[in-house]
Amino acid sequence: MPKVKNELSRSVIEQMVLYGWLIITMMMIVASCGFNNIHASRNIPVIVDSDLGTDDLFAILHLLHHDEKQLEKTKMKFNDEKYIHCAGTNNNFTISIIGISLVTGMQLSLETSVDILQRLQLFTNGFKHMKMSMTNSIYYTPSQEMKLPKLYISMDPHGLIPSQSHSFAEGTWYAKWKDRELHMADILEIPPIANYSHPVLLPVVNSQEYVKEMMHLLKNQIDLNQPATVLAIGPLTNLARLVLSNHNNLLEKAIEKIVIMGGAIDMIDPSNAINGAEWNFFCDSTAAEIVLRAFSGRTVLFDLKVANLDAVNETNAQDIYKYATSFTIPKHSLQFVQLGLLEMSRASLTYDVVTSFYLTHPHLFTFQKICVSISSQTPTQGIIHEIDCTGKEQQDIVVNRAVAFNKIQYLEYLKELFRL
Ligand SMILES: *[C@@H]1O[C@H](CO)[C@@H](O)[C@H](O)[C@H]1NC(C)=O
Ligand SMILES: *[C@@H]1O[C@H](CO)[C@@H](O)[C@H](O)[C@H]1NC(C)=O
Ligand SMILES: *[C@@H]1O[C@H](CO)[C@@H](O)[C@H](O)[C@H]1NC(C)=O
Ligand SMILES: [Ca+2]
Repeated sequence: MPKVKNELSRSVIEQMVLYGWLIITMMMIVASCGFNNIHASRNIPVIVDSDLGTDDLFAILHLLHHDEKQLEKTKMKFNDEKYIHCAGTNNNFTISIIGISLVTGMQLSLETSVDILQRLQLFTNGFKHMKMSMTNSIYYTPSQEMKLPKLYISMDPHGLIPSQSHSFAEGTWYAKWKDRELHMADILEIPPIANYSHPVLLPVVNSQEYVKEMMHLLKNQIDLNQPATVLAIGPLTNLARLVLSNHNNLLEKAIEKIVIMGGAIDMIDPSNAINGAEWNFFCDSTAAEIVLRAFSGRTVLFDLKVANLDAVNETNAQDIYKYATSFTIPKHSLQFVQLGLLEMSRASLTYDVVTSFYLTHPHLFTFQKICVSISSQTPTQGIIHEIDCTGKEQQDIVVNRAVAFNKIQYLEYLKELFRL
């Protein structure tokens, strides 16, 4: 008996010594990264809500890219199998996509959206990150692989009120893009899922489970004390559904802010000849109103003033293309897919991509806090105006609107995404 006890306690002591050594080594590495930087370091959990057009896909690649770059720049080999993440000086945060919800819009078929994202996942291995949050710093270990983000399918291919919703397919311009959207993965030369043996795919939450599962994810963020940022780059149907079923005011605590691409405030949008509203808001104006109201004061709005086609004009696109093709881009890289998207259209680098840069490079933009009203009535559905709400901000919709951005810097950052 005493012998067994002795052995037991010895193994406990051995473990303590081992862990103690590990902790000391880790602390030394952390210290060598710079104490201040570690404290500034933060992980931003992001939920992307998307209709998966080419610009949506580029925006997602951009977020994956940011994380990959952060990891490469700062990871240190530790004990051959462990990595410590130290904060960089410029980009003192990482971004993790914790979920992607899908809605119809630019992409009319949700099955196609799922297929494209899973093929992208297998092709680039882009969603497979290893991380574990450790107080203020981030600590990577291969044994603690982060769970793959889930893909959440919208409840209904129509908007919140089907009889009042619209579809991108109503745009006369859409016919030209329909085929491209439908066969996006093939055009990008991303192999089909059938070409992989035993693939581990991004899990899919079916439409009946959308609200329940998304609320579950959000509740988990509250428990982790890491409220999520939502990047909403399609019609706002999904988010409106969450608002309508917001038990215990979960969304207030679980969502820090919502970054929306949508609307055309007091401006004419030549791309929507139907009524002049921007398409994301036009397709489901009821949802847009519900979401803007529910997230009043916590919305960062990128309307067509900044997130427009001319963010990258023809000359800019050619310039970026020339730069991108000066490298030998290997298949299976994020850059390979990015280049394919740029070859499809310069629009792939505008709208939602400009909006996604708010998450990685917020200093590019100038904002104005304004009050707005939005119509959900035919024939003005989706049209949004600035209104004067001095003294009664409580009752009105307050948004932080992007009114200007540093285009030259933006183009430079875009170019950087293509550098290998
Ligand atoms: C990163 O550091 C800057 C100051 O250098 C600070 O203003 C910013 O809030 C930090 N960001 C995060 C996410 O910690
Ligand atoms: C997928 O596999 C098929 C059959 O092996 C092959 O012909 C095809 O080229 C592959 N596609 C891609 C994009 O790799
Ligand atoms: C595109 O924008 C650049 C500035 O970024 C400008 O110099 C150029 O003339 C513009 N080209 C076109 C075709 O509008
Ligand atoms: Ca979109």
